[in-house]
Amino acid sequence: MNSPVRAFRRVGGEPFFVDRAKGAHIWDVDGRELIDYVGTWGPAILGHAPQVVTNAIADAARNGVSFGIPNPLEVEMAELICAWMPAIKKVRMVNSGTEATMACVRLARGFTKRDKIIKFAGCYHGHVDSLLVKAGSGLLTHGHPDSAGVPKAFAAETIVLPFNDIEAVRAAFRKNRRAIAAIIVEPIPANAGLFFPREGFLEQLREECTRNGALLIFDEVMTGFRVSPGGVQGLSGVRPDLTALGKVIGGGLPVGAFGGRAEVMDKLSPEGPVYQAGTLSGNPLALAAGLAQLRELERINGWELLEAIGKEFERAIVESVSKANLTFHRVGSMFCLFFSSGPIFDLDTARRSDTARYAKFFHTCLRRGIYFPPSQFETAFLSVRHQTEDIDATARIVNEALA
Ligand code: KE4
Repeated sequence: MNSPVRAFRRVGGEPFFVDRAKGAHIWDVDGRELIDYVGTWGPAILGHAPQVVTNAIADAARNGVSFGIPNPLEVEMAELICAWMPAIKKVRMVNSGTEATMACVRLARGFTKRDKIIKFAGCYHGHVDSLLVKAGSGLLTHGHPDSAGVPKAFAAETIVLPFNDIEAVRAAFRKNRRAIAAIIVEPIPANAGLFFPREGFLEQLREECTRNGALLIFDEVMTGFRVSPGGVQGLSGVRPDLTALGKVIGGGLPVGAFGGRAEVMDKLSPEGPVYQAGTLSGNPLALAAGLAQLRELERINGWELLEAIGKEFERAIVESVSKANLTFHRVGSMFCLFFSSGPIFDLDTARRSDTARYAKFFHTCLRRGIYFPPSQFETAFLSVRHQTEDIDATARIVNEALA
């Protein structure tokens, strides 16, 4: 079990083992076919094993699978990311979303020469020690470890606030004057189920960071190139100082990236004093896969297609969802069905969901060939390969399950 969420602990029962995947479908080792709404947690935006990606990997592999030497693919990927996300002037490739957010935090601390970081309850930024932290007793002071093995001293530098609460952010800046290096945020949180920033909240975070000399870090590992070619920053127009990326940009292979303002990125070794490194960073196979995926998305205008598929899916279940008095959140091809009447706008309101009913719903759907995320507190994903017959079959099963 190489990642905890796969163990089905939140929904009970035994996880299945996958044999192969293609398009919107997966087959388990018992030959059972499932319509997949997890999409390997985000990367499979073109569906599983898209021809353009598998061909790109095969072609690249013939020229070498790893160099540890600068190669043109790294420049192409950096140019594409900078073109699609104009707030990013310089990019560094890494091998996971966790590495990307960890590097953003270290870089923000190195650039500002401050130690404290603000994060929001319910946002997940990978398994970085200093971000595996839950709100402390005194909300505005230091956090407490949210995992064994994280020293109190690490957690003490992290302030955990309620999402969508700009007054708490202002109070934290007042209480920790000139000590806060950055705010790191999922601009659309998708790791406690999916919920949204209030109107103006992201703009207010931008103002507070600028006013207080702190950096704004957008963790777009999930939303980057998924909700739009420019991620949430493309939709909202709010420009972070640093952005963490992953998932979609690797085409399914291990890739993360981070980037942002040139004067901040120039602090990175070898030019600057902030160290960060990686044997496999800029790996040619992973970049070939990522470039193929992103270029194909652009060629087919995948985001328009994903919005149409998302709308079709929502229309097909909206009636039974409202009859059951549940809350359905969707942005493009990302969605979450909360077993709660709502409203849901932060971790506390998300936690009111009936996780036992979600578990029952999950297994009812799984038995009938539909694989939703094995936790109420995750987000589901559509791909460009979810056809009308997949949506119709899913809606029939969802509507019966909810009834
Ligand atoms: P990775 O280190 O898992 O590549 O990325 C960490 C990460 C960072 N930031 C955001 C917004 C993320 O969603 C993630 C990882 N997402 C989880 C899904 N909730 C990955 C699934 C898993 O942990 O197995």
